[in-house]
Amino acid sequence: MKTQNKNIEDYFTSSKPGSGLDLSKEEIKKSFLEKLFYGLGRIPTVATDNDYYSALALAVRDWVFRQYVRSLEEYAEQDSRGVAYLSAEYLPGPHLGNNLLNLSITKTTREALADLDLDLDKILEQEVEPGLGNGGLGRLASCYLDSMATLGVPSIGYGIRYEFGIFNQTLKDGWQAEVTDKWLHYGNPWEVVRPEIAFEVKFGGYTEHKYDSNNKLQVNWIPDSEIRGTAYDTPILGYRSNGIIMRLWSAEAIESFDFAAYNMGDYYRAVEKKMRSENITKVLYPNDENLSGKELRLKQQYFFVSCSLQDIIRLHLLQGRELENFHEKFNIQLNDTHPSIAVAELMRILVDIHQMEWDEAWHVTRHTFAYTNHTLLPEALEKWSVNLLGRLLPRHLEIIYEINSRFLNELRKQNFSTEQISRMSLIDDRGEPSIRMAHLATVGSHKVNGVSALHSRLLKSMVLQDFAELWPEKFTNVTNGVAHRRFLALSNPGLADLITRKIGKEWLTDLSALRNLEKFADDKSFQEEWRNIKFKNKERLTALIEERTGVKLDPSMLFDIHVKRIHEYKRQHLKVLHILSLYLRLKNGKGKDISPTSFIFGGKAAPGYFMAKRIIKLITAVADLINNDPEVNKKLKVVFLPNFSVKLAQQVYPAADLSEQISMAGKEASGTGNMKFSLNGALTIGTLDGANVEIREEVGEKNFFLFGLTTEEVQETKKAGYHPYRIYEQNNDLREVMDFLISGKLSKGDKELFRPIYDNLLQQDPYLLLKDYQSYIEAMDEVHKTWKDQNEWAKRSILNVINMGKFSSDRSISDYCEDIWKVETVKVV
Ligand code: T68
Repeated sequence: MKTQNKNIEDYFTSSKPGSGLDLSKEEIKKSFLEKLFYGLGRIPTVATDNDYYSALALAVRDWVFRQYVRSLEEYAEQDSRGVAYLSAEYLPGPHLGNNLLNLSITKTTREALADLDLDLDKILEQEVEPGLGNGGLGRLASCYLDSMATLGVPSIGYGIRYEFGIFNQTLKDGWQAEVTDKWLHYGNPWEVVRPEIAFEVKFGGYTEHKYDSNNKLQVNWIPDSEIRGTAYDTPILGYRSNGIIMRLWSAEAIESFDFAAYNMGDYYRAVEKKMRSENITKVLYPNDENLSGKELRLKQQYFFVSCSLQDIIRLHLLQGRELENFHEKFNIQLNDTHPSIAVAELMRILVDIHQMEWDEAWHVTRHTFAYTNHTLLPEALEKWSVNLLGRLLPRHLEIIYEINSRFLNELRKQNFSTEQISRMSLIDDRGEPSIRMAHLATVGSHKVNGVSALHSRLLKSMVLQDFAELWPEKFTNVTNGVAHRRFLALSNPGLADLITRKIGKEWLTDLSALRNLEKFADDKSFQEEWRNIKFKNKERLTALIEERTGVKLDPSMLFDIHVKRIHEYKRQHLKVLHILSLYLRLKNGKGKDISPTSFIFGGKAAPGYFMAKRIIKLITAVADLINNDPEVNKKLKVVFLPNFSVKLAQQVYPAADLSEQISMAGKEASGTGNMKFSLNGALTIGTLDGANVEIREEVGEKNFFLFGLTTEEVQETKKAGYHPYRIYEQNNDLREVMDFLISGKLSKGDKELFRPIYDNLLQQDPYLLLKDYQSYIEAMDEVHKTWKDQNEWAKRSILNVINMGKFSSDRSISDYCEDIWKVETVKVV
């Protein structure tokens, strides 16, 4: 079928040709029922809620695809430069509600369903989100796809279709217990499998080096296994505009059976090989900020990189282009180092398969890739042992050595010292030799960016300092942003509605338009409406929390919320110390200034992270103590909300009064939860870390509760020799709180349960909780004082929201387009 000479719209039969926007109630009803009857073979008497969900999702998917197809035609016509976003993780959240919003048919769909006696909210509730990521990094990738679609960036997001995503978290006796995620159990109506878009990926074996008749070296990689990756496409729709594709690769065996074994009657062995290959995309590694170094993880990385590069090259050649100008047509963004083996893989494809000269291939490669760093934590910087990489990818190891040797020669020519050279080498040969993936990504990219102003500065002065001195123009910053349509328009319809009534809809596509609300910040009746909306959101969250945990909160209390992955550097346990200090104040009759507060925690701990898991146990133990003590539970409540996810996040942020962003300065690369909280009118208590710095600049110092050491002060403190025990000795309140941890009162008399936390803080305290303790307590007292003036609080809340313009992912993606990708956007409406 040719589309070139024919208007694509001629192929559509809808009464609104070519557009999935603004459909009528009758059109929606008709499509929904058709999907239910003919797509699923169900009639209402037997249909389940999940059938209704699937039918609606299938109908919506058609309209989403329609927008996508229109974009494709447009992009092809413009011959635009495209972007491939490579990310090992995505956290898209539920698709249905967001797609309805982007098609502007939420209200009409609600009415259409009501005509059929169905409730849209109940149907939305059915969706199981794809948990294909750990936290901020995966969610950022999904925010970026949303904005790339909305802005009209010709792009595609590549990743891995994990069969089991991030585990579901439950609590057993107050401890985290992991339950396997089964997001595909009821099927996935959003994806389309593309069996014809499938590539073979090699592993293991050895290489042969031969000279051909022209005396040119030919390297041949003879693998010992091959696996097929098949594409699964999920359309991602922009707001009233373009659609793009998230293409996830799933692994399968090339031959389903080992026929030799099968013929001999060894059926199980025959199937075993198939199962082993399919293992690659079975499960997401549940570690954030800490790497497992496991063989399967490297296989996952190479598998999805290889499929994606083969696919991008296929698309390039399909358009009749030459590989010499590949980089002029494609940008490949590396979301952290997880896909950084792509640098060696592209070199291999160009040099070994397409016979390009090394220098030219290197030119193409370096101008194709750009690398985003997301962490400064030493334990999170990826390294692969030379041994393992050589065994799995023997040709890539040779290529990495070649890249390194040429790079180090350049440094020698420029008179770099031996010390600098060994620091910058791609190979770390102190101890077991390993490859520094951040160095490979940096050397192989034309741009390297951090994710907040502070983080990008620290990246240049710490982790990649030598590289930044060598190539200052390569380093840049793109401060993270969030999908404000999902995290405000969709999640907080009450507030979105109020905003739109006052200033119109412009903010949906230009978040800085929220500034037009400034004139209402002091308006008492506006403040009251604002407060009422927050109260209703808190009531909804209260009901959800009661249903999930049995704990009943009081929505008139201050909702003080700390949700994010559990990690020592994020300092959930500093929050616990504060809660215990309030508890002890109340017990000692000194609590009159405390504003009644509900403390809400949420977040998953890596299953093998001892301290993080113990911190969860500590939180639930404090919750049990406080919630059951009638002397304090009118003023304080504590709850750990299990299984934090995008879906839950959408209900948590709109109900927050106070956002906890209390990491030790210099550790949180950016944070994005901080932005989502502020966007929903929470005030922040935070350190000068990550994007907090910029949030504070935007919302104004007065509207942000600041505490704690700066990054520089942290560095000085550590340099001078830090002795947490001395702080403990000198601060009576702190000492009382610390001793309480091991008093047994939190643990039915067991004085050892929390000793690991106690000892760690008194002996090492690597994240300076004790050093920041007093400053945090004072800032929290200020919070409680401010809360008593509800008008003042509302005013500050309004000022937070209206100054969030910078933190839309639309802005971040525009920055990437201008500074890194040099792409023009192509808007299709
Ligand atoms: C986060 N990183 C940063 N990593 O911690 C956060 N890591 O400050 C930042 O806002 C966010 O990235 C987006 O830039 C992560 O979330 C991971 O999840 C991760 C996963 C696997 C391996 C290493």
